[in-house]
Amino acid sequence: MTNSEQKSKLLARWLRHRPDAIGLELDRSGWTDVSDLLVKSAGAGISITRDELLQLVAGNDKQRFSLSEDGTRIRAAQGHSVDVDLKMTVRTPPPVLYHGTVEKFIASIRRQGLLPGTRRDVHLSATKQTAEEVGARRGSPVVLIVETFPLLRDGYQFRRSDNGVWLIPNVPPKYLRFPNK
Ligand code: HQG
Repeated sequence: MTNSEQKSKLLARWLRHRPDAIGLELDRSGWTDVSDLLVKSAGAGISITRDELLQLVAGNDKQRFSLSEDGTRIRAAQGHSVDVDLKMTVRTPPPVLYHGTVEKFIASIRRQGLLPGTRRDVHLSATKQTAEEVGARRGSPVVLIVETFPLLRDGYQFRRSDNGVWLIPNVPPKYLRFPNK
């Protein structure tokens, strides 16, 4: 892993899961002050310059971080386990979304549907290819199809993160299509 990949992973960890690890405070919407982050990160022995941080944000492969318009604050675009309200607007999704997972979870997903685990929401992808990549993090990927109209009809709400991930609190099994085997 390169130095900047390591820093990017730490940034994701602090902004999503463990702000307390370096004494950082996130506001209700997940934002924290950039200067404060740089100072506290240096205090924890990880020095990141302001330019470096801007590069981590702009160059991140999945656009995991967002800067406020004036550039003074930063937050993770999604993936939090800490209790935040990102105030993402409810949006109408495309008719089909995808979820990438692996075979060992399938029996449980058939019973319980998709559950968010430690994150705040279940993550769905707009393309099959992205879902395959998400699943492939854990092994040979299995892609589930989520028909969104029945969920919308039944009152489920979808949100989309700044980096294009579709979020929903859970998806019961009846709304899922499993690959034929
Ligand atoms: C599975 C990465 C058993 C679910 C990616 C998944 C994504 C169940 C795992 C983002 C289940 C949770 C999120 C059930 C769901 N029984 N297993 N009832 N319901 N699961 O990492 O979707 O690099 O929390 O299929 O690109 O894999 O972090 O979610 O395998 O966008 O930016 O439980 O993380 O982005 O795993 O990935 P995760 P995910 P970042």
